[in-house]
Amino acid sequence: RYTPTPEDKFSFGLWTVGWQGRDPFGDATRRALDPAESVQRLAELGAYAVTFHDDDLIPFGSSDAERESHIKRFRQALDTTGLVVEMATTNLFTHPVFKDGGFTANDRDIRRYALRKTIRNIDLAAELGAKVYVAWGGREGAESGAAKDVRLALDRMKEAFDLLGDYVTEKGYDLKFAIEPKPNEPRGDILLPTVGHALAFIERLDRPELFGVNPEVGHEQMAGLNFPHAIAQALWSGKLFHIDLNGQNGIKYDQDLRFGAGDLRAAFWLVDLLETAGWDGARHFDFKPPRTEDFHGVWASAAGCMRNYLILKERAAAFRADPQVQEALRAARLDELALPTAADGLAGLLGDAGAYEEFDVEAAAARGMAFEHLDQLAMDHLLGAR
Ligand code: GLT
Ligand code: MN
Ligand code: MN
Ligand code: MN
Repeated sequence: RYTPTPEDKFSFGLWTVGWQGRDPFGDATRRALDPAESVQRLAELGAYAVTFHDDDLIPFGSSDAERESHIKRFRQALDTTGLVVEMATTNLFTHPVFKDGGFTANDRDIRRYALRKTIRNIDLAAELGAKVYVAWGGREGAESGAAKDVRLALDRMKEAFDLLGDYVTEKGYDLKFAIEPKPNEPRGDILLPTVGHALAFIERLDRPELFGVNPEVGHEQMAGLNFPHAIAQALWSGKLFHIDLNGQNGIKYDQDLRFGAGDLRAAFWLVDLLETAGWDGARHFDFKPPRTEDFHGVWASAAGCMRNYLILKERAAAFRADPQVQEALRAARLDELALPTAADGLAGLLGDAGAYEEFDVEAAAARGMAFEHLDQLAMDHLLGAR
């Protein structure tokens, strides 16, 4: 029970379990992990895939020969364990050269370098079989007003993504891009701060069909937003290309807790949504095992992400299958929400006296929505009380 298998499609960034615990106030508390070791341990825990930044796999500044040997070791680990690479991404935030951003740095030569670094890793991503390429622009932003002309920065951001879209198209790669929003941290304010901003931006690109979003639980919650609602809109738009699962307690610094920690009710509704919507992409965890932990804690934290997902999946399915819940959903008129408002068309609507002239506004206003009973049933299922 709750034992993950590759069919569950759990995926982990190499940088998650590999996080050494460096934060703005303290040094690393753990040694660096060899990517091959992470692949091995994650496979033993029941994961199906790993994801990486160029620099997670090939330390920044490696020679071509070193680069090849790192890739070879990683490939061997994938081959022996059966783990796959489902997504890859670029580190455009650690090196000081990116202090003012990559694609939107004011320095033109830095923008060109950022694009070349990205393109180099796109080749590797395609070679390793990744289907999604994530772009998290954590350094694309500002701390002060005049420092960034946001309209020009968005022009440069569009230019970068248009070039990347041209590149994968010319190469014939089966690779789509997923833009990851975040409101702030490390920049004071980051461009494309929420899922909604990213969705609107994508429609301005030359090849919008190649671009979707990679929402992260904690990032929307840092902005005080409802994460399942953001995911629902991304799904509705056909733009949920990838997802970063983790935990966050409200509006504060990016906590990156293991999935299920933090806002548990949001996690329950998220799993309910992904499972009922038939999400068939990876369940990708982007968390940081707290720096209090040794390696036992790291693997316990990774296992906890998957276990919590499976528990919530079971709880959500029990909720949906419960006859009392189905009755409560009808009482709350969810079935009615599924009906078109005017299947009779505009003429039908305008000619319907019952819709207006004879409509009993007071009676309609007096009807309770019965949401509290429905929500308590969800709570009971979540808490294992039903
Ligand atoms: C970084 C960031 C994450 C992004 C990763 C992709 S790296 O740790 O905090 O949210 O998903 O670049
Ligand atoms: Mn985060
Ligand atoms: Mn993070
Ligand atoms: Mn993330």
